[in-house]
Amino acid sequence: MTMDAGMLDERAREILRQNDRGGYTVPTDGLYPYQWNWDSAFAAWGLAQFDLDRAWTEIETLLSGQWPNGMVPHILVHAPDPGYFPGPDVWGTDGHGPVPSSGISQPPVAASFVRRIWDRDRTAGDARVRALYPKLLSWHRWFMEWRSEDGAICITHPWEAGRDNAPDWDGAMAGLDPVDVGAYTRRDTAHVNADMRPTKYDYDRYVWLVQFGKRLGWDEAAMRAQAPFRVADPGRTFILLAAMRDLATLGEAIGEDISQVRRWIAALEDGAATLWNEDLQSYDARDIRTGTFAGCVSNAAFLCWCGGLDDDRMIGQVNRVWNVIRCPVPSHDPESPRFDPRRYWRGPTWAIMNALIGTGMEQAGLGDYAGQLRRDTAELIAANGFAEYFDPTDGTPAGGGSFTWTAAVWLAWASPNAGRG
Ligand code: 2M8
Repeated sequence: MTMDAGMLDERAREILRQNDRGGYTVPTDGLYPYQWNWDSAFAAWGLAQFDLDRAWTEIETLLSGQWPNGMVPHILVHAPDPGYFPGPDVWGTDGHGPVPSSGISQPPVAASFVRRIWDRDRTAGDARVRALYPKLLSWHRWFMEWRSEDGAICITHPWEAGRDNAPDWDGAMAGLDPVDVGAYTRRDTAHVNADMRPTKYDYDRYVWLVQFGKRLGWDEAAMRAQAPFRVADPGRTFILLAAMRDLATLGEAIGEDISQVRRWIAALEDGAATLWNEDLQSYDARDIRTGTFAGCVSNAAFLCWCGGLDDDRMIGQVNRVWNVIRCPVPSHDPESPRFDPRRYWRGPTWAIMNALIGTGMEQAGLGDYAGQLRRDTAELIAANGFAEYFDPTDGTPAGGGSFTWTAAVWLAWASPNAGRG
């Protein structure tokens, strides 16, 4: 591979600085003008490579938006911006949390990055980790109270998965009738090509689900009782499992009683087992209302190693998928008729998912696979820039440009100079 890694490192740092809005980082200028939950946690991982203090601040700002019930919103609106829809008025979350926000959460990667950031300098991070620990614990408790179905972690809106239009939700989305959704104006398609974004069919349902939550005053018990959309997501389950293990490590190191966290880990391991689809020979999403599997081999299934599961059954799927498109990992099975290489979470490859999959593989002793994935992700970014996502068939950059999490993953993991901690 011919690349000037030093120059790319500098460009990645520049992107993180440019997207810094003072205490928090936006995913990219224009398309996403607010603080997004898991984007910020990845940003902190990247920032930690050159500015540890700023990395801590990123996580602290994210947790400053935590609701009293423990939920950490997927979007925090520190400053209004007409360039994004839906804004806080549509969510109707006024008075629920300390910062205007959405009413749902996102994959809880934060505790895992807190552990890594702390490991870079435990003395400097001591007070900060002690202050963050109870907040992370209460967020994880919220997941176990409101999103767990026997330890399998569910989403109540596709945006909660972070994999918005993944085919994993097609069955559950088809069960929704977005009646009376009303007129609204999307902003995303003013920033990027509509072919790379979710369709109107998807958006009608996204907005309708927001209206549903708003109608119920974001009351978790009421939403659960009516649950028009509730799907167990392997991605969230494995990510929470990883985060819970990291929380246990943090808690133990600062002298906390971690017995409850241990019980949650055991529950999540049981829940993860229920997401194994024997017919598909893969982990798979399951619709809680109908009990049916989605029948999707998505990139989330490859997060089993990140979740700390010692499971070699997914190796067959990695070999099969890489045989069609060598790697990095596409968001949806390239042999499926639903695979769409440019449309967002229905085919493109994402640096963040590759980083989670790769670090998980490394942890599981699959070093050769992890190394391959890391080198191929690096090559993809070096050749095509710091895009939001990439067409896995030819590397074409797609979505937004100068993207925070792609830059962060470059600095922390993909770059030949990365410390990978
Ligand atoms: C995408 O999601 C937002 C809604 O949350 C959108 O499309 O408007 C997803 O890729 C999500 O995972 C990500 O956190 C967000 C910002 O990068 O964009």
